[in-house]
Amino acid sequence: MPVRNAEIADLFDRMATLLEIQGANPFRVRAYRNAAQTLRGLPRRVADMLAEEEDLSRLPGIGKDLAGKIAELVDTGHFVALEELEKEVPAGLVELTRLAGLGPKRVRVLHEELGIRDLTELERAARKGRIRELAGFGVKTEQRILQALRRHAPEERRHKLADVEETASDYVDHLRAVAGVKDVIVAGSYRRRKETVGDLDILVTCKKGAPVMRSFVEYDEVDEVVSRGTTRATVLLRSGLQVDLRVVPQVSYGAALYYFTGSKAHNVAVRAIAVKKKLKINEYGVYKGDQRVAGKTESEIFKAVGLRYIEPELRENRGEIEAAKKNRLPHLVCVSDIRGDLHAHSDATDGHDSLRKMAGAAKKLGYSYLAITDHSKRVTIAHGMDEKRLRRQLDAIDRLNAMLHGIRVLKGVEVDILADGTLDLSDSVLRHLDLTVGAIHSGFNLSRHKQSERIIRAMDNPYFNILAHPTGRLINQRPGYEIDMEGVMEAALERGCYLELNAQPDRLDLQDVHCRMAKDMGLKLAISTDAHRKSNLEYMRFGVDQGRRGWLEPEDVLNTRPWRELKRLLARR
Ligand code: DGT
Ligand code: CA
Ligand code: CA
Repeated sequence: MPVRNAEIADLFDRMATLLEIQGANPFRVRAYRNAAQTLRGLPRRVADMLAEEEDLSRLPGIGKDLAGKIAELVDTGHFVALEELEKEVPAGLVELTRLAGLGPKRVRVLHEELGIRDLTELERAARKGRIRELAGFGVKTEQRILQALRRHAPEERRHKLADVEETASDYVDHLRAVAGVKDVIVAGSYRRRKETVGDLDILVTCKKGAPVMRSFVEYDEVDEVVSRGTTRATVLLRSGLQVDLRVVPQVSYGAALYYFTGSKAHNVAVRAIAVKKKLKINEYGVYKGDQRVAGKTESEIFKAVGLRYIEPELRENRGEIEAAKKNRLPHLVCVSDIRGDLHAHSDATDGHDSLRKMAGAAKKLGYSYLAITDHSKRVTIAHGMDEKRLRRQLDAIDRLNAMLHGIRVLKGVEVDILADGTLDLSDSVLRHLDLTVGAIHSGFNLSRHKQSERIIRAMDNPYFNILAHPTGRLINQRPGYEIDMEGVMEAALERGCYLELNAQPDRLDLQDVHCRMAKDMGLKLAISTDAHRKSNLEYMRFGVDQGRRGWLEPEDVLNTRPWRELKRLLARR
C-alpha cells in the first residue's frame, strides 16, 4: 500500500491547521504548509524516492525533521505527532476552519472564549449574538458566519480535479492489468475536465466481466463496496472518493463512453434530437428500430445523430449542440498552443526557486517567455518588494536575459491593489516593466459595487495590464470576493487591460462560464500558473482545461501569441 504524496500533503496540512488552532509557533505551522506544497508539486512519489534511498531533506521546504516524519509515514503508515495532536484538539474545530471567513486563528478564539467545538455550537452562538461580542469579530463577522453556515450545510463534498488524478490513473492501470480487458477510460465530469468531480466513472470493455469486477472491488484503496453486480459496481475509497464502474462489450464502447461522459443535460438534449430522427440512443448504441446503427466509437454516435464531434469539455448543454449542427464549434486551445507563462514567482518573494531556475524550467517546457511577477511590499507575509528591491530585480533580469538563449524573462510584478484602488508601487518603477499584473490580497469583504469600483480604478492606472485571479476564490475553501464580472470585463476591454485565468488547481479563477463571457465579449485572457516553484509551471494544463470548458480558442488567449505580438497587445494607448 504505497502512500501517495497527496495523502502525506493532506496530513501535513491537517497538522498545520491543528497546530495553528493550538496557537503553536507560526514557523512550525508554515514549515508543514510549505512541505505540503512541495509534496504536491513533486513529479515522483516520495515512497519511491525513499525506496531508492534518496535524501528527502534535500527537497525544498523539507528539513531533517519533516523528512523523518515522511519516512515514518511511508514505513509504518503512522504519523504519531499528528495522532497525538488529534487527541488534544476537538475534531469539529478543523471543520470550522473550512467555513468562509474563519481561519484557524479565529476558530481558536471561538473555542477558547466561547467553548465552541463544532458547527452546531457555532451556529447556536451566532444566533444568540455571542460572537459579535468577541474582540476582533463584530456584527458583520457574525452575519458572515451565519451566511457561511447556510451555504455549508447542503453542500455535497466534491473533489478537486487535480486531487483525484493520481487515484484515477492508478485505478486505470490496475484494471488494465486484468486479463481480457481492452479499453479502460475515466468518463463523467473527470473527462469533461470539470474543476471538481463528484465521483469517478470508469468504463471498461472486455469479454468477460467477472474478473474485472473482482479486481475492481479488491483494489487496495477500497474502503467499502457499496454495490456489485455483473456489469456495474460502486466502491468508496479510503480517501472518501466514490468510484463507479461500468463494463460493456467492445461493440458498445463509443456509445457507453459517450453516455457516461455526460453531462446529463447534454445527453438529454441530444436524445431529443435522436428521437426526432426516429432513433433510440442509450449506453449500448444508437438504434433504428431493433438495428444498431452506431456504437463502437464516439464519432459514429455523433454522425448517426447528425452532429459534428463535440469535445468532452463542451458537453454541458450550453450551446454546443446548436454549434455542432451549424458546424460552428470552437477550435479549442491546447497546451501546445501556449508560448509562455505570464504570472510566476521567484525566491525574491514567496517563490522557492531562483530566476535562473524558473527560466530554465520554462525553456524546458518549450516556452519562449516567462514573466516573473513577484509580490509588492504590501504583501508582507510573502516578503513583498518595494521599489528599490524591484529595481534590483529588474537589473538581475537584464543580466540573466543577456546570458539566456531561446527564452526571455519578462519583467513583471504582481502588484497589490490597495483598498482605494491605487497600486502598491509607484508609476516610476511600473513604467520600466514589460507587464504589470494586479491582484487583490486583502479587503475581500467590500460590497460588490465597491469591490468592482476598486478594481476598475486600478485598471485606470496606465501601467496596469492583467487582473490576476479575478475573484480570489479557493475551491472548497473560500468563496471569492463579490464583483460585477461583466462590468469589470467591460472596463478591461475599454482600457486595453486583460483578465487572468489562474491555472492553480486550487484556484481555477476564472470559472468556465466567466471564460466564456470574456470570449463572447472579445476580451482576451492570460492563462497563467502563478507558479511558486519550477514544477508549478506544469499547472498550465489545468488552466487550459478550464479555458477549453469556457470555449477558448488560441486567439482568445494572450500567451499563445509570440512576444512581439504580445508586446503590442500589452501596450496601452
Ligand atoms: P459528477 O460526478 O457530479 O461530477 O458529474 P458527472 O457528470 O460525472 O455525473 P455522474 O457521475 O452522476 O454520471 C456520469 C454520467 O452518466 C453523466 O455525466 C451522464 C450519465 N448519466 C447519469 N445519469 C443519467 C441520466 O439520468 N440520464 C442520462 N441521459 N445520462 C445520465
Ligand atoms: Ca462522476
Ligand atoms: Ca457516477
